[in-house]
Parts: sequence; structure tokens; C-alpha cells
Amino acid sequence: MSVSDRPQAWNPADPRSRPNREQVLAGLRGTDAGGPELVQLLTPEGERVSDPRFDAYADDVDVEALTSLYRDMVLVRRADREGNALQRQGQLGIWVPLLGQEAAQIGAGRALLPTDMVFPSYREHGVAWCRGIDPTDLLGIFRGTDHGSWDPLEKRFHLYTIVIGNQCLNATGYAMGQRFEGRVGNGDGAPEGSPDEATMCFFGDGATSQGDVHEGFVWAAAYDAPVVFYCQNNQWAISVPLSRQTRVPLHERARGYGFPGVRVDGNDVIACLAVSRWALEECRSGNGPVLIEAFTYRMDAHTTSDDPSRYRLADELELWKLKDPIERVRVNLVREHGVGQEFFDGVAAEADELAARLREFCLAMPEPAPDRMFSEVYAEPSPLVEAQREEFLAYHASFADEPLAGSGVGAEGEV
Ligand SMILES: Cc1ncc(C[n+]2csc(CCOP(=O)(O)OP(=O)(O)O)c2C)c(N)n1
Ligand SMILES: [Mg+2]
Repeated sequence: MSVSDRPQAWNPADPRSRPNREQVLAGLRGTDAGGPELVQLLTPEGERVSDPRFDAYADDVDVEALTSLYRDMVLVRRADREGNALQRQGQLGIWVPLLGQEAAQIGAGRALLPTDMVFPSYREHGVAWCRGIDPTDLLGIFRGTDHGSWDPLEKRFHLYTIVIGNQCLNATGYAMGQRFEGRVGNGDGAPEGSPDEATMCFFGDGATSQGDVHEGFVWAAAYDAPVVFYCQNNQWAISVPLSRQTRVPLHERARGYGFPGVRVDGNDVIACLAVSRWALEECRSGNGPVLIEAFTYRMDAHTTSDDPSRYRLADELELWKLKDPIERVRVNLVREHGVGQEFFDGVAAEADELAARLREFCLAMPEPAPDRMFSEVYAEPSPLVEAQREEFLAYHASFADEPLAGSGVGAEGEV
């Protein structure tokens, strides 16, 4: 069909008609509307709603489970705010806020089984929390004293990746290994103690423009790798809006690679939990990969080095505040379950304690030894790294007795 044969007016129900450029851009720019495909189980007003495809994956979310998800989100938000404050007070070099993305991360994190593997980017403090990584363990990365202090294999949570999209290659390779080693598709026949596994890979909307993500998708599809690609579409890649990254909604891209894509309300913790459980089960049973687009919003700056008022309007943030992921759970707990103020006060007190602990820990963090950067580079000792370590230590030692420039103190320049 030539362009001139196409119907003039765009009718989404008519496959022959196409939106024009302006209509596509307008759709992508309407950042607060997830569209008809958005999976939602808890509305911004706190009303529990049904979704025939995913209800079964959240039917165990009773009042107890919901209070637990609420607690997770409040504690993670409090730790995040404290990290931000510590940076502002000069205790951290930088902080990467997760504000607004608590539901997207806790929903996915709580869907994971201990045996699944996770590859995060740099904003996944909520997923880290679900993997049993204490927020204090994140501080070294942002204070510049280490690159992550947890054991990725023990926690089943890889170190943070700053290079955009790179973890999609690592995750796909890992998931291919899970398949090659027969750790998917065994169902009840899985050997005792080694159940089927999946991998979950976290990245942002901007990352979808990176070659690494595309390559990961291609390889994962071709090898049926058990990987859930979890894209947190927070509408911005620093100052670049989503409309610069794509001409189709991100979840629709999966079809082109040959696997399913689902768009979930990323501010709805129940829907994120349900859709993630479904996707992980697909992968464990051998039907991977899957793409999830968690439709959410970054309510704070990209990092503490960024000033979002330079590139986005305040009313956009105001719209998203009405969809706050924590507030809708609170409203539901009060209205539908009669949860009293005592519970909320208790969680708030716990959050204050966590923040105080984080602060105390940060202020007491020791300086790392100068040769720390040379350890754990390779599994086996490397002569090259060892030589570099020796050279660096000798260089470092050469400063020991040197007078400080301009201090007026020194062997010869003393006055
Ligand atoms: C390969 C690469 N290019 C550029 C950067 C600089 N950079 C850091 S974060 C970022 C934006 C990423 O946006 P998105 O994928 O949407 O994730 P978000 O930060 O919004 O969670 C860029 C371009 C980088 N870290 N790595
Ligand atoms: Mg983004």
C-alpha cells in the first residue's frame, strides 16, 4: 500500500491507518497516560481492580502481604532520601535517586525467588533491598570507596552497572548458561534442591537505544534464554525525553524480536508483582525471554549532579505526584482493610531508625587502603596487575615525606 492509499484520518482500530508524526509524538509525550494496554491492579485512587490475565498472580496479596509491600516501599524511599541528603552534605560524591520508582522495584524484587539471578543498572536500590542487600552496602559505591561490597553470586544480585545497557549482555549470557545447564523447563521434575531458574535484567527507557540492549534481545530470543528484560520507563534519560528514543511504545518492540512484551503500571506494586511473577514463571518453564515495560516516573533529578528544572516543566511532576506508588497502597489499606494509624506510625518510626543507621554508618566509613583497587580484579593472581600494584604503592609512598606545596613547611623551604 502506498502512502497515498492510506486512510486520511488515523483510526487506531484500523490496521491500514497510521498515525502521522505529530500524532505519534503527542502520544509518546503524554507521559502520564499509560494507554489501554497498561496492566493495573491498584488504581492511583487506591482501588483494587481486576485484570483477567494477571489476577491469579496476585491472589495471595492479602492485607498482610500488602502491609509488607508498603513497609518495603516506605523504608526504601527513606533510605533513598537519606542518601540524597548525605550527598548534599558532602558525605557522598553522588547519589542516584529512585524516588517514584519504589513500586516498580519492590514489585519486581518480591516476585523473584532466591535462586533467580538479577542484573541491575545503578538505580535499583529497591531491588537490592529485596535481595537482602542492606542500604549501607550501597554507600561505598557513591562515596567512592568500593564498587559494591556484596558477593553477587551469594546475593544473586550483580554489582551495579553504570555503562548504559551493558548489563543486558551479561544477563543474556548468564541466562543462556541457565538454559545450557538444564536449569529451566524441568517443572516438578527438577532435581532436589535445584529448582528452575530465571534471570531478571533492569535498565531504563534511554538504554533501549543502546546496541547492547538490542544485541541482548536478539541473542536471548534466538536461544530462548530465560531472561526477563525489565525496563523502567521513567520517561527521561537524564534530559532526553522518551519521544527521542522511540516511535512505538517500548513494550511493543519485543514483538519484533519474537518474544512477548507487557506494559505494566510501574507505580502499582501489586501489578508489578503479578506481571513479574508471570514473566519469571514463563522463563523458568522455558518460555523466555519476556520484556516488561514498567511505566513510571522519575520524581527527582537523574542524579544529584542534575537539575531537572532546566528541561522539564513542574506540572509534569505534579501530575505524577497524584499517582504516587506509596500513597495509593496506604489509601487501599485504610479504606479496604481498615488498617489503623498505629501501623503507619510504626513503619515511619522504623524508617527514621533506618535513616539514622545509614547516616551513622556513612560518617564512620573508613578510607580504603590505597591498593584496594587492585584486589579482586581477576579470580587468579595476575602478574600484570601485581606489577601495577607495586608501581602504584611505590609512587604513593614517594609522597610520604614531601613538603606540602605552599604550606611553608619542609626540609629546605622552612621559614
Ligand atoms: C554507554 C553510556 N553512555 C552514556 C552514559 C551516560 N549516562 C548515564 S545515565 C544516562 C541516561 C540513562 O537513561 P535511562 O536508560 O532512561 O535510565 P534512567 O537513568 O532514567 O534510570 C546516560 C546517557 C553512560 N553511563 N553509559
Ligand atoms: Mg529513564
